[in-house]
Amino acid sequence: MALLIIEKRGVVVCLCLVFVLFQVSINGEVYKVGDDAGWTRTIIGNVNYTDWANNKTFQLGDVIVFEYNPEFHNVVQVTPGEYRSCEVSSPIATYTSGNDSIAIKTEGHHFYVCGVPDHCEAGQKVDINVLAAPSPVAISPPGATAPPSKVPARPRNDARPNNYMQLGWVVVQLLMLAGVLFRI
Ligand SMILES: [Cu+2]
Repeated sequence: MALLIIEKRGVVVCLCLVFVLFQVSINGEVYKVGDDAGWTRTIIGNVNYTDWANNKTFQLGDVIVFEYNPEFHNVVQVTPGEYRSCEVSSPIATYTSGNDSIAIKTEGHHFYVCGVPDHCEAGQKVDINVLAAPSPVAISPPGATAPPSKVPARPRNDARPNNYMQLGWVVVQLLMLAGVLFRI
């Protein structure tokens, strides 16, 4: 009986560990484009969006926030060619709220410009280059010798509302796993 309790405690510890690892892996960073300057004309905000993006390491699950006055600016996702030429004819997506949160769901380059005439030409454009996704965390059956996890050491402290659903799903999965293990 005592052995069983110790075993159960071990399983609980394992589940907690798995939960923590999941939490680390699914909480994306939130990046406000231009930091304090926000999304504006480069001459007004004194901001270089190329430099701003080059100093970041974007990953899948990160959220890019464009904050701006919608009377003067907008956000248009464009093709690489349109990004270079600043001639926007077939936008991939257009955002106009003034506080647009865009979750990054695909790897590679994501090009955004301001669609107001002359703003892109003046440098109000940004290339969000998203690196390949980190390896997913594998759940090993309790008792099996698990290889060291490949969760990135990068701290991810900002739990944002858009992650709460994912967290909820993880909790449900863990509870189901616990149900199986404990034969509830
Ligand atoms: Cu603009």
